[in-house]
Amino acid sequence: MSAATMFPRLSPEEAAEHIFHNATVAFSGFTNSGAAKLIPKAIAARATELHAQGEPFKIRVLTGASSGASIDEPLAQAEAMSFRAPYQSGPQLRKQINSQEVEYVDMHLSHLPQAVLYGFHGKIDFAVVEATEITSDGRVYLTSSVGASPTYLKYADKVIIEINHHHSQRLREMTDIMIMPPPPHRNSLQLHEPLTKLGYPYAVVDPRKIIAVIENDEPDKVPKFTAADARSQKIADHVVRFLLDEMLAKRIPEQFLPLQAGVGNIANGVMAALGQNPYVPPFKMYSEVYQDSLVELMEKGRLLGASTTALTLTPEVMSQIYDNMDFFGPRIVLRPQEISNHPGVIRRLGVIALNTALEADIYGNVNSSHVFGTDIMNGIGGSGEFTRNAYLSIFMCPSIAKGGKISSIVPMCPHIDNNEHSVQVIVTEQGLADLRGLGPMQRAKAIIDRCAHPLYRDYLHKYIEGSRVGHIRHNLATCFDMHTNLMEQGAMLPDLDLSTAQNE
Ligand code: 0RQ
Repeated sequence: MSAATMFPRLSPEEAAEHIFHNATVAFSGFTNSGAAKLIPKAIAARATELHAQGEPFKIRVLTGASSGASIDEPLAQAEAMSFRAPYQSGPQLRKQINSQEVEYVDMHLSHLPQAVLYGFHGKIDFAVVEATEITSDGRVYLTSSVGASPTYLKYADKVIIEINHHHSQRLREMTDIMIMPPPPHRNSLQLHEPLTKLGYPYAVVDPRKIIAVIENDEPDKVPKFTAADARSQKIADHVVRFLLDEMLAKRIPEQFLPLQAGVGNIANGVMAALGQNPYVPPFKMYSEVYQDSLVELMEKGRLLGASTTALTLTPEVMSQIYDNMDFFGPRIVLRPQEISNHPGVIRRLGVIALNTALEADIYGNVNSSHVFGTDIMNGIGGSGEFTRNAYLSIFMCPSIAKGGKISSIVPMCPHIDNNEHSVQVIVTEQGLADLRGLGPMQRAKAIIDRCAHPLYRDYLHKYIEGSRVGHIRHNLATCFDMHTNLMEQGAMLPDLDLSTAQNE
């Protein structure tokens, strides 16, 4: 029997009336893809109304990952959130986290479903999940992301479904859902190839928990990427050359290895460059996001298949997929984030991980999430589970930011998301430092000479010369001077002449 008729049909406003102050609400959405869209706005409006009447109203919010424009921004603007996990990237929410109005748990994304199962985040009062269809027996066909929705549907007390008619019903052809049983009863995942399917095309919910079904036809609010600038292009060129050299040295097999790429313009640029290079064989991806640049690569036969948890595609590119499901359906697998980011599978498949840093220190520790070690940018996201378990773990960033006032290579990172034991390669537009097999002093030399901007190299070498000798050299009195200068004087080395900063 078709769905929606047997479940309560409410308006978003009526459905939002159910949500109470301090409720924990778990929304679908991994990036803006597959994010619940109408209920977050209705909750935000309810919060604004209650606040105007002097009533307290804030909720605790879980999602798959960031879901800025759809969930985080409306709720943050209404000051309707007290808690957020596991990843975010919204400017308004970021401000509230950094001013301690919102408590934020920045966590590895594959850990989230298990954390929910064991109640690390308390009871899930409501799940709000976007779907293309719900059946009377509780099969929920998800939309453009899977994320943590299967777990939320299973463990939430009450469930609201947003049926979104914009999405293709045929997304189910890509979807492969399973929920891992609790330890110690976990069999090994029989996933030996990025496109292997293990589960079902739908998530499951107890129909008795559904308190509302609402209807919608809004596309995902995925913003356009800007074209790769000259610096991203140089970074991409270094990465491609390195991977080709690895193939020549037979450290990457002829059929290549599956790639993971983080979100953002640099990753998008690198994927495009890899796809265009005739010496890189057609490859597959085992990643958490599938972005615009990959569609063309797939159409040209350069990308043979992709495993992901989200189709992070602009509406125009998403239409290309929906118009051509016969082609794309068999080439993409949409999985729960517990599987797309599963450490064991990443290790088994020999994934090459490409992620972005805010800054790296001279020994190879990487900060991707906290400016000055205090202010959150976005979060660790999936970068940790891929980096730690990859066959090759590569971090990329421009060598300078803010016109040269910031160096991305620093003596010591004030916050570390991925450490020297996991990070193997660092790349900036200046060059690439291959850290494999190098001791700390060799690493420092490689990173400073190949990756740091020339304006900062002398300072970094002198820092080492003035440091205490040990296995790793550091001067605990001065290691954060560059950050302190930036905070207090607006530049890491205020006396530098930055007029040549962008030319090198
Ligand atoms: O500031 O916004 O004021 O211009 O930081 O920098 O160069 O535009 O970089 O958008 O690619 O993001 C690491 C944040 C990079 C992202 C990070 C300033 C710079 C600019 C942004 P403005 P860019 P990007 C898959 C895997 C962690 C999660 C992850 C990220 C702004 O890639 O969140 O990898 N990664 N997940 O000027 C202070 C520095 C800076 C700096 C740059 N050293 N200090 N500010 N900036 N370097 C995704 C998922 O898990 C879903």
